Amino acid sequence: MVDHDELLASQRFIVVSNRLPVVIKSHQGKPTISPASGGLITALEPLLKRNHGVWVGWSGTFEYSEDQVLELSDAYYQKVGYHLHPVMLTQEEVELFYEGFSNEILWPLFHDLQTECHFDPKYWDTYQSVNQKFADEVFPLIEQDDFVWIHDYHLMLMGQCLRQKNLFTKMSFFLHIPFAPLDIFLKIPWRFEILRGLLQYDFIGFQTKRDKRNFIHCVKMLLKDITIRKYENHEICSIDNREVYIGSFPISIDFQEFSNLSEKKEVAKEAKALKTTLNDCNIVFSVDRLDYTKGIPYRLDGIRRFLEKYPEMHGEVIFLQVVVPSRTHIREYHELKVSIDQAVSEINSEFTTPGWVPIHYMFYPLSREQLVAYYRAADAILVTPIKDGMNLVVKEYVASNVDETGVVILSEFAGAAAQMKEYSLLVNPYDVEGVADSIHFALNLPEADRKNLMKPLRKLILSEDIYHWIASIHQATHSSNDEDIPVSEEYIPAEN
Ligand code: GDG
Repeated sequence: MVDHDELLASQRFIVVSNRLPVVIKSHQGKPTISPASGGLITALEPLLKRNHGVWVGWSGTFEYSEDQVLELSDAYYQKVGYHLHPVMLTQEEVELFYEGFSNEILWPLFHDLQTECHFDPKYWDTYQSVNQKFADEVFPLIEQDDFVWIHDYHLMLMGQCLRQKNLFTKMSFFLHIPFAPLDIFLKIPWRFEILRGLLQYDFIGFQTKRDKRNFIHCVKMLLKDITIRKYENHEICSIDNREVYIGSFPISIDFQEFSNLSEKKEVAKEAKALKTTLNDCNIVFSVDRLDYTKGIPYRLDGIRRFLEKYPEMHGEVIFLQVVVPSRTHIREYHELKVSIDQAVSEINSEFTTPGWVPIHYMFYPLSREQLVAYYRAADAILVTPIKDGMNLVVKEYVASNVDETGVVILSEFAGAAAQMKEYSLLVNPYDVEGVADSIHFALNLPEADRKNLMKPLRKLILSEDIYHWIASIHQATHSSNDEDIPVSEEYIPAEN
């Protein structure tokens, strides 16, 4: 029997993602390097440090030469105790591989938005060559006992490139975004190549059972030489005398970090000040990166309907909407921004009264402390993506809700819905009437009922935090005994 904790502590981690976990930029004419933020980075860092692991990815800059980036990476290693291995990409590669294939084909398609896709054959050529480039960089770094962990849709073919080099070390892959259902997946001209490429990994992790089921269905329907056996909620694909383990593992956050930050005196003070500035109105909070998958225009329709339908709530509630600027140089994103600006302005001009503006809209990011203060002050969070791999915002809200009186209103199409369904108000983001009614219901829920929802929700997210997620994936990759592998839940709406 393998001792997974011991193995987790002793193995060297080689993590590969599109971007390195740092920000490289110029400060007073000199290149500087600083840590990027994110739950995955926080959670992986201790494991990377423990055995001088390596994080491989694109540096995110064209400003500096390879030598300069390597120098910065070395200095960073002295500070943090794990290696950065930069992959240098040209501007053309970033345009075709990252902006093109990854973000104009895979991102929209895997979020069911095939009409947003641009199937340019040039994108595919560069997607393949950049995956090969990553594999060429990573291969010489790998030793037999390493834990090799490749992340996300940008690198679905990298495993195949490594396999062709006769790599024997196990390779684990995790997809952070949803996997498309068969009908939609079929639209990709390179569908067979992508499926076969993915099956070269030894382990493939999805966020939810929904995504895993979509993948298995595509494999079953499209690849006739693969046999699939099921064990409880997991699948094992047999291909060329190899076995590929397929599982679902909902990503999470460092619960304790958010909870502790929220308890801090300064954060509590900022949350209180926010509430006072807003005349002690109920606060319904939303925070999203500017992206068409986050469902912001539909959400605004729901808010408008709520204001029409429940005039007695005017002056009692304020919707705080933060949108973090992203990719505004791309036409679709610019148009989305314009449509949000317009809808907010129309709603506010229709419903504002002296001293009360229903939607407070901010188009800039908040600092981590501010974000947690907003989470803490909010009486409800309104998270309505039209499709989302998981959605970490909703989990961060729960962790920050130390008063345990907040209510979660969550899209049933967010991966997080499967885990949080029992203690949240689930909505169909396209159902404007349903969203309006859920906001009304949340704001009128007695405190005791809100606590009855939030308390178990906090317990759940604490017990299934990011550390649990990493350990589960590590265990699944190495498990020879299927019974060891944890199981995740699925959400399917029921008819009333
Ligand atoms: C992909 C998948 C999956 C947001 N605004 C501010 C801010 N944020 C931070 C949040 C959160 C993160 O950004 C957003 O995470 P999400 O999970 O919601 O979304 P994606 O970026 O689309 O991530 C997603 C995720 O991968 C992980 O697997 O859950 O489904 O699409 O951490 O806190 N942070 C600060 N200020 C802001 O204004 N400081």
